[in-house]
Amino acid sequence: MKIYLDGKFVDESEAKVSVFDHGLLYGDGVFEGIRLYGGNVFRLDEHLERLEHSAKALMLAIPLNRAELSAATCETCRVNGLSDAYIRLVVTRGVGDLGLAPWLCPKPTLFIIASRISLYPQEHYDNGLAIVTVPTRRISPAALPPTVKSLNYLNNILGKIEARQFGALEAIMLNDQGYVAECTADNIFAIHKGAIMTPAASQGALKGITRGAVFDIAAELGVPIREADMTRYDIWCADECFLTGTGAEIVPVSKLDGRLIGDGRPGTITRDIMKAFRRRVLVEGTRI
Ligand code: PXG
Repeated sequence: MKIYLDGKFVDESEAKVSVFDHGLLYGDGVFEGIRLYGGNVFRLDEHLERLEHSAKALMLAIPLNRAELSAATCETCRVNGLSDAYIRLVVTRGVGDLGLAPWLCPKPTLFIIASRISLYPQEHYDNGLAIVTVPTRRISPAALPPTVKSLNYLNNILGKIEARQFGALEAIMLNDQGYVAECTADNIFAIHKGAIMTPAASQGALKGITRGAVFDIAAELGVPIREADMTRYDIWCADECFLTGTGAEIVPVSKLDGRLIGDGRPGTITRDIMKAFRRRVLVEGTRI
């Protein structure tokens, strides 16, 4: 596998960053997870815009402009002969000394990995996924805006560890007010009487690219969709529930905290959205 690292393609065995890189020392950096479907990179421009916004929030200067980032991403897929892949684009603060000071890191590190993806096991797409609510709260926007897709994932990792302890693959994280924010690596949606609701970014949700695609699909299908303040009650008592993420795509939820959602089977609106999403990923996107 060839990795794009600071302007060059290097073999994965040579793709190394320094122990003095602040991405490693402090989690000082940003990233994107992107998908390549049948030779098309899904919503590449939106991913790059989110990367730029994340970097701007951290006052981190990305070494490449949008067109150059786009070209490097596509080239990484091409040199590895991939037509379906998971792409990880990472920009770190770069090498510095052992102090926090980002201004002492002269050159950001940029690397792009294009590799295989492992989704949830197929049975969960067919039958739904049982999720739980974990005690760890989503980081407050007052501490670090959750809209920044940074290399600091410890908050979500604690949530993921707790989910596993409860025997679940994914979990709801509440915000510090007790409202539903999102899952550890996925956005969440509930459907009541034919209308879809999802937490707003202001409640601690990442502005997911897949989430954005669901808004477009709902408009196409004529299904009402809105952002709302949601408690767990809104999910326990929903007719349908599903999660979205670049890795997960769209996965139906069958149970939350031991309570069946609806009749416990993936609902019709969820299945329609899953089908529409499958169609879109093959036709939308940037040809590599
Ligand atoms: N919330 C969080 C906290 C995320 O990390 C999403 C929502 C969904 O956003 P997108 O833009 O992907 O629809 C994410 C995305 C991984 C992995 O390796 C995680 C994500 C994406 C891709 C891979 O676990 N998280």
